[in-house]
Amino acid sequence: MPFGLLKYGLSRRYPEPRRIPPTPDLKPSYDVVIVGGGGHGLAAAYYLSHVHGIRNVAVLEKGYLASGNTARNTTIIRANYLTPEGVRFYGESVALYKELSETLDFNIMYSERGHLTLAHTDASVRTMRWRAEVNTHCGVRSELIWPDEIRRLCPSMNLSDKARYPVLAALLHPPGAIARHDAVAWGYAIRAAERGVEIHQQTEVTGLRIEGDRVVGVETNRGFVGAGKVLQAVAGSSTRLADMAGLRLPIRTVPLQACVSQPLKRFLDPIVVSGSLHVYISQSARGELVMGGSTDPYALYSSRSTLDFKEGLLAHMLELFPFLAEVKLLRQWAGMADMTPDFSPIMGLTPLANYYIDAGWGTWGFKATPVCGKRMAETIATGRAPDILDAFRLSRFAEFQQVGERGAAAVGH
Ligand code: FAD
Ligand code: PYC
Repeated sequence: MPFGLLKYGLSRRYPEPRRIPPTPDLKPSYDVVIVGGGGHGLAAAYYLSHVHGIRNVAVLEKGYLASGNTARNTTIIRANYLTPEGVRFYGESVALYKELSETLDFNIMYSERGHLTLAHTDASVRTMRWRAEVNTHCGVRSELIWPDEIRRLCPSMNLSDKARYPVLAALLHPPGAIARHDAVAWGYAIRAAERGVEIHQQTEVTGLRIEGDRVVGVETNRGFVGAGKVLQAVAGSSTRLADMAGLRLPIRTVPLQACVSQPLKRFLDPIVVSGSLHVYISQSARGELVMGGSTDPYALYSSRSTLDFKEGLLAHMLELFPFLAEVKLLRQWAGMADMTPDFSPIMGLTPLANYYIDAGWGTWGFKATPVCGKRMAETIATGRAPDILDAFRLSRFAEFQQVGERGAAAVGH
């Protein structure tokens, strides 16, 4: 047992230091108020305080830190998207993730596994080839591989040509990775708090006070707080908050479920995704199989679990890994996914002069936590969205300039 644990466990004289200071009273106002204490809001607070020297910042979180989708996601990190805009954006995030444990001096348990997207039809072989070409063009490693190579990387997969949907090929993306989701949020939170950022949990934003084309502050369950600038980073509640700002977002909110199995001896190195079978799977450092499939087929604000999801997912999973038949599930849960029409996020400026948006993260936002934090902080600090965010501006829908990423979604829809 580590000495520190024994020392703190046995003695009242050595209380473990609180790495995030206890919540102070709210100040009358802050230079920047960030609504949402998930990975994105905390990362933005970190980059504001560390890169831009903006420390008079409050993160307001209605529940506890990272209790939203940051706590519920399956932590797949990759950059093998379909559009050049998407590949460059997520590519920057993967690069930041690789260094994040060192940047934060906090172990996020980043584990590069390789990511395999299976193709079961000629049409999906074509899409995988297309993605490989775009990825390579943008400097991201991806290639099309065939069953012999898939068998070498994943010997336990059923590659029989007698399967209902035989595996024809796969897109191999070697940088595909997983990480510890709460460590990402806590790492950003601890380092931001060290620079003076205040993190207020149990503090719900219930309204925005707007004068002319500016937000002057936020109403909360603890009273009014003035704000020089406001960032909304509330994932599954994006339309609710945007509504308070008088903004209409092209977003539909649907539940996304996932589950984990009992721990097993390590047998699965890569992350495996099959769009045709509506399944994805990875094996965590603890040996648990982390699995998911499709979003629920109806709009709903709910994080309940359903038997229907579990039955459908596991039936399909057994087509790929029949030997898992007797394995027990440990947990099942859900989060709320804010789906945009083009399966890309909405980031940057809004019609309100000092109100910034980070939304539309659907089923794909954990992997974007570092780039989003860094680039949204830059947008807030300079009042100008950097080029890398331009394609994701809110106005793109009115301009018919969508960034279509449906073909690169790991989750079925
Ligand atoms: P959150 O972590 O949800 O943070 C938003 C916070 O805002 C919440 O804590 C919430 O309590 C708070 N909030 C809301 N309203 C208010 C208010 N009015 N006042 C104050 N606080 C408020 N993405 C990937 O890249 N890879 C994956 O493998 C992946 N798997 C997923 C699996 C599942 C089951 C789900 C549900 C999602 C998955 N995602 C994945 C998507 C990913 O989880 C999200 O896009 C990402 O976590 C969004 O981060 P965030 O910080 O924006 O949101
Ligand atoms: O975006 O890679 C992804 C993903 C996998 C599962 C949910 N989202």
